[in-house]
Amino acid sequence: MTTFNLNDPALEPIGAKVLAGERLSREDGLTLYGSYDLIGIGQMADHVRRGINGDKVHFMVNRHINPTNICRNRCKFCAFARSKGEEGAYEMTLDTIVEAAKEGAADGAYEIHIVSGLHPDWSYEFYVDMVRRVREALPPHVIVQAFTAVEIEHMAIISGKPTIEVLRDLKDAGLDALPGGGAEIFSDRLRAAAWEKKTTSDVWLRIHAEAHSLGIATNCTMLYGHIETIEERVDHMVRLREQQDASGGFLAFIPLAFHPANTEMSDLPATTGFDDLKTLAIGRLMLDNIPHIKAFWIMLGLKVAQLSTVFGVDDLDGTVVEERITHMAGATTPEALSKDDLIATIRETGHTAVERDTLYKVVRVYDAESC
Ligand code: V47
Repeated sequence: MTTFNLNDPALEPIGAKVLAGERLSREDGLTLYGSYDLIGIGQMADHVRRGINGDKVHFMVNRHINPTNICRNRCKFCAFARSKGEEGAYEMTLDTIVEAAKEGAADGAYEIHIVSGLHPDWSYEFYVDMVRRVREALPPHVIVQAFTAVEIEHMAIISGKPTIEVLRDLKDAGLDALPGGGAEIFSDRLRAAAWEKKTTSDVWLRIHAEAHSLGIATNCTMLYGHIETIEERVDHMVRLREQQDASGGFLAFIPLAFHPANTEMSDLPATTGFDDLKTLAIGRLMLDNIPHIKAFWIMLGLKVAQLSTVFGVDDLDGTVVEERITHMAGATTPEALSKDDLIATIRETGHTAVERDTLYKVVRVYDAESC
């Protein structure tokens, strides 16, 4: 029989629940965050991960494209955004976006991931055309994962259409999935303090529910390590879990480690490896209804991301190729990692490396015999 070797007695009742497959409460989440028994928390998260994903750790060959950093929201945690005309502002043409997507597909990508600022002049038709033209340029197996809920709300505002109609138009144009960005932390207090113009929690969740109702799979994120409290982190996870119970279309939860450099919150320290691993593990334990926990190695660094595979994580994301949002905020990781490096990183942990597409369809299993 499995038992956990827990050093913190406060974790014993949680261990019993985990073994019984019982859902953890908000209070359990707070107890986990209050504990320093990282190894104990990791054991429990690993148990849950193995129950859901066996010994598989996923990765994907993908290509990120950020068509513009011009943004009307200017959140305090963001180093990527610029105002129109400001030094460093850029915008890509549709032709350049399509070329980057084609280049990604030619390099073996199974996903084109598109996220932008909220450009004040781009029309609704421009966004729909972007999806249509990217879709037409790609082979059918390459998935178009584009636009956070924040961008979907922006498109609804500029078109005068309800968000569900926007999602329908984008789906008709070839959109397959939404990324999980823009959720930050579901808290009115934090929104007022650091991202006052951004989509509210209710609207973010509603847009994801609408996407799920249309058969568009989505991810969800949590931006942690800035001015949020532990209670706000746990409440965020509980709201995501409730949403998943109701609409069921989240594929992966991705905790995003705040990078302070060049932001209006640059006096804050970066997250620690201890907090990163704890947050990923608690995410695995609290979000019992979301199949995958993703460590975005670009934000965590490859070493912490590799360790996270024994702390509840079953996905290291991808080859990425070009990443601006975190690198403008001081990330020192490379912008890209080769497929071979990702496979080696996973295999070194004793797990089976599984190449996947956005919807977690298996592309290839790299077990002991292969490569
Ligand atoms: O929405 C912005 C966050 C997100 C900073 O769904 C920052 O598969 C850290 O959502 N420090 C964009 N984070 C990235 C994102 C994402 C990444 C990888 C995979 C997926 C997926 C989604 O990055 C933003 C915001 O929450 N962010 N600034 C910063 N300074």
